[in-house]
Amino acid sequence: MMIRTLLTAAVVVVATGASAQEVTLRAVSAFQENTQFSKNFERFIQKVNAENKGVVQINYIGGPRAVPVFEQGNAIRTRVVDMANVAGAFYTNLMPEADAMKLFDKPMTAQRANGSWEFLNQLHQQKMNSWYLARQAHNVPFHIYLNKKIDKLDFTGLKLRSTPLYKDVVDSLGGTGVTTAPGEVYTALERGVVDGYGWPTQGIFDLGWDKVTKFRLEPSFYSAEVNVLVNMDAWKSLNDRQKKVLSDAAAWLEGLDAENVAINAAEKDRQAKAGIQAIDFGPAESKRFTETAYNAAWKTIISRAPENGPKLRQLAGN
Ligand code: 173
Repeated sequence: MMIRTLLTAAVVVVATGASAQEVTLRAVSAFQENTQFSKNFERFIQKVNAENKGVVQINYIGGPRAVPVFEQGNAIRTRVVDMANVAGAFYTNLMPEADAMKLFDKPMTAQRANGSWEFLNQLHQQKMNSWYLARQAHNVPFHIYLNKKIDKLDFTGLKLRSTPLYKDVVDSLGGTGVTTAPGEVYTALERGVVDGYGWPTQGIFDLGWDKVTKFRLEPSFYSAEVNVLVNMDAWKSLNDRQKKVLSDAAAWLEGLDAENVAINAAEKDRQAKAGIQAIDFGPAESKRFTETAYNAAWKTIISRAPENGPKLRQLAGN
């Protein structure tokens, strides 16, 4: 109720003259403010706001304190907010196909050229009542981080903090998944409620998880995806110039992913310095792990979304 009261009248249209109308969009992020997967979205907001006074502005409400992580999909669908920076893993309840986005690992320029963006945008319009403005975190894969040393690729007896995106990896290696929002990971580890967690290469220092993490399992898998969605009614209310401003800024935002290879290397270095050891069972086991991860994920997606799953797999090309 609080959220609704705070966020109704989501779009404020201020007439500033006969031809100029400034629109203000209200935005949230599923990741805490100023952490790794909010940072570029925040840069995007600053850029839009600095360059487009009198045209379009974004009012950043903040992270999951404003709207809880797993409710952000519904908030964008029903226009409690106009814009959200949110992983597909957080809205698979509304759009099972969103789980496939982690398997789209080509750069966004390629995904926009080969029809992937267009098809995923159609699905977002149908199921999320939203426009798929941008996708971030290309080139940032996921890992399983552990506090217990394992001597083979087997999670039997381990409880691992999860979201829908890690489920197939955790299940197929015999582990038990415990779904939590990122904000609950530290406490779950500290209290020994879980023995490890899924998370990308980047960002474990943001909330102090390095203090409660001992190992990082190799290889990494899939591709992180953090999407900027705009509620469809809010999108339709924009004029062509405002849409172009946001679309151009989205391309700029996606371009920031070029920084990720260097950031990944720096994060792994920093993890090593913090005493986090890599566990690696060599090329043959790594290959088996990767194949299991991809095959299990596609199998789940195709069974949950039989109409769209095969087309998604064909577009993803893996
Ligand atoms: O919470 C998560 O581990 C998760 O699903 C996710 C997705 C994209 C980026 C970072 C985390």
